[in-house]
Amino acid sequence: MFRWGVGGSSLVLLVPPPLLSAGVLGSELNAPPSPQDGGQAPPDRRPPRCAPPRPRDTSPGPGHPDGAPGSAFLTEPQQNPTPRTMSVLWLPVGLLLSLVPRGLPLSRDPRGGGGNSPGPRPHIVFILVDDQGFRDVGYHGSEIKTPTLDRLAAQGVKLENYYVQPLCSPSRSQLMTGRYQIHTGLQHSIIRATQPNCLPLENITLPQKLKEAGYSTHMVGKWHLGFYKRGCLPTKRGFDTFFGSLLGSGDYYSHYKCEGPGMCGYDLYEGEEAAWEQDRGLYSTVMFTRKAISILANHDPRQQPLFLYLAYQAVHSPLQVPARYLERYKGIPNLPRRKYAAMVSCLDEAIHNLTLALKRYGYYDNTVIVYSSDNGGQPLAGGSNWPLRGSKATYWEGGIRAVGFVHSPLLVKKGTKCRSLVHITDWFPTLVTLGEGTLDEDLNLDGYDVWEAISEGHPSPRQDILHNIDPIYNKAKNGSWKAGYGLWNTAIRAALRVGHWKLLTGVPGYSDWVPPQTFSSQRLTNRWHNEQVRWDRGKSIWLFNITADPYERVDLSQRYPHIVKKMLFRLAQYNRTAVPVRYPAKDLRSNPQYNGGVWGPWYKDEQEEKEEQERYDNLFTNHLGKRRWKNKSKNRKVKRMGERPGTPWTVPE
Ligand SMILES: *[C@@H]1O[C@H](CO)[C@@H](O)[C@H](O)[C@H]1NC(C)=O
Ligand SMILES: *[C@@H]1O[C@H](CO)[C@@H](O)[C@H](O)[C@H]1NC(C)=O
Ligand SMILES: *[C@@H]1O[C@H](CO)[C@@H](O)[C@H](O)[C@H]1NC(C)=O
Ligand SMILES: *[C@@H]1O[C@H](CO)[C@@H](O)[C@H](O)[C@H]1NC(C)=O
Ligand SMILES: *[C@@H]1O[C@H](CO)[C@@H](O)[C@H](O)[C@H]1NC(C)=O
Ligand SMILES: *[C@@H]1O[C@H](CO)[C@@H](O)[C@H](O)[C@H]1NC(C)=O
Ligand SMILES: [Ca+2]
Repeated sequence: MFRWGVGGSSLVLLVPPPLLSAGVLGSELNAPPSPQDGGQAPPDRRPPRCAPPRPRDTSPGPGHPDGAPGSAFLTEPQQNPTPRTMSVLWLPVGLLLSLVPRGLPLSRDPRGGGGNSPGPRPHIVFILVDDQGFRDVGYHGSEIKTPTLDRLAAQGVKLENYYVQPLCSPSRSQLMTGRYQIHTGLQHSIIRATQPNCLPLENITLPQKLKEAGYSTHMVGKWHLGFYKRGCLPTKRGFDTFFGSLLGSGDYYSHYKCEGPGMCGYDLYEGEEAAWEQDRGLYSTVMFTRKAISILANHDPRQQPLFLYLAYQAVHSPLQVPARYLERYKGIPNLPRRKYAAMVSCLDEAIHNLTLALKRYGYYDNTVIVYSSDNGGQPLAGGSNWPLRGSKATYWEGGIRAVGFVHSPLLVKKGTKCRSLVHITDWFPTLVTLGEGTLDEDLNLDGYDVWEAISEGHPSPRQDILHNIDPIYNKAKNGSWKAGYGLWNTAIRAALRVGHWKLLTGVPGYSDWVPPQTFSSQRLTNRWHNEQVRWDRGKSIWLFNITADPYERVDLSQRYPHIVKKMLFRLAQYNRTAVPVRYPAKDLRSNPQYNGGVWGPWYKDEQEEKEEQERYDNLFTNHLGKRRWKNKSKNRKVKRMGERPGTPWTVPE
């Protein structure tokens, strides 16, 4: 049997000097072991769990307007969960997978009331932020001030081993379906404005499931999951209402988006029509927040549970922000960084306003707020992922390791950090289960219900993540089947995480470490990252122990070939379950000039639309038929099956 052990080797761990002095790491990433215990330490046998907080994590953000009186923000007394020995975690992961997900204790009250009679189902507010980097939140040691986010996170549960996808459409597709990109056909790049492509209508969405469970479902903000025909629009994919943009990343005030010369159009919608009358030159962060608040004001929280998906355009480029937010960042010399910081501050204020509205209109006590970035930061547009490697659009940690937290009075253990693996596909089963909806077997989810891991610090059922397999992306020049031991062609771009291990093949993308641009002297840090990049040339395979080396500095692929083989074998297994890539050619009919100056559906064939609609309706009715929250014990079971690779660690020697 495969043994997880170090075998007497020692890891060289280098910590960037600026971090040590800034004190960032010890608190927010797993503190790297000291060199003495690097290779010799016995394997950590504790199950991954949400660790109790360090005392300073629970203190509310300093000097915030709402800091003192916010009684609902009171932290609970710290609890010290008794560590449980769980040697099962050291079984082969394939076996583990077969044990844990189905065997989870499901008898909990999802509202965490500790045995109280079940109250009404919780309201769910999902806040997705565009391109916020790992370091772009106050509590990760940023120079950007985010008192609201810091406080909400400190009083909730910080997700400190939380992953998303490296780009907009991929992350959104996985949030909406609970499925990896290889299972929706969206493995490659993003859905471009001019492509006749969208999240396949066959794929059941999170709002569909919540609507089916009786929720009132609303979306405000950026869609970016395609719109070439009407059936693709948010209001056809499970949302009762939609206000926002189909593309995002347009002008923050005029809401125009250009996709190249002569390809410009208005991109603000109310339902399925352009919202011309809504356009009052309002900055989108303010506009979307107002809309979200008006949805809260016009709904009765006691009548029906509400799902609000608030997908901000911020803090993606273009770097635009009302002047008053810039003032506090005069000290940042780098102009893009200064503007970006101001945009984050405006966003922080927006979340503050939203939280006040949740209280004012009677939602707060029974609400689960999830906050998540959609991918890593773009250093060229002000973002920072330091000290993580790479940036947005790469498979390095800087592209996929995200800022995320859950805030809710319903959490059982508040003020904690969850160090269990959590992935963006997990929200689908987690939130549908919280909402007491059904998870039918035919959903074939890639996500896990992680509520107990987050709320109570139980071990997470998730032990691995397929970050992606992209068969279209540029091939690694030196990659080959031979380099992949005949199991995998290492020219192909792919990344897989299993426990501590992360394997990358192909071209992972821009591989530098980009130091924060506020540093006056960058000499030291530059030297560090230049040294490291050199050894990457010509490589097509990397193996990292991410727990020990979250910065991906020490490639272990030569040292642990047997691990590499097992992971390649696993990749090949995943690859066999992939559906064909959908990446159609540009369609010039998409040009807004043929559509009244608006980005919008351009497939006009009514028969085609009608057929699609019928297909969609049937699909939806079928699932409607299987409602609903009557039988909780049954509904709580997250059913998993099918395409997930079986026993990955049985590699033919
Ligand atoms: C999503 O839709 C695609 C295209 O129709 C299909 O191949 C795939 O099986 C669907 N996946 C899921 C998870 O529904
Ligand atoms: C927050 O609310 C205040 C008071 O209504 C308002 O002036 C401000 O513009 C709001 N901020 C955002 C970002 O929505
Ligand atoms: C992945 O699967 C496709 C389709 O079956 C196959 O053509 C390709 O060779 C596989 N890729 C690798 C690297 O195994
Ligand atoms: C390229 O791949 C070959 C075969 O796997 C290997 O021998 C060689 O060292 C690689 N070159 C570099 C620069 O890594
Ligand atoms: C990976 O890192 C973790 C945390 O430092 C350590 O417990 C584990 O033994 C390491 N695994 C190997 C094979 O080095
Ligand atoms: C609920 O599920 C349980 C176990 O599956 C079953 O025994 C019970 O009859 C179900 N109740 C209803 C109302 O369907
Ligand atoms: Ca993004």
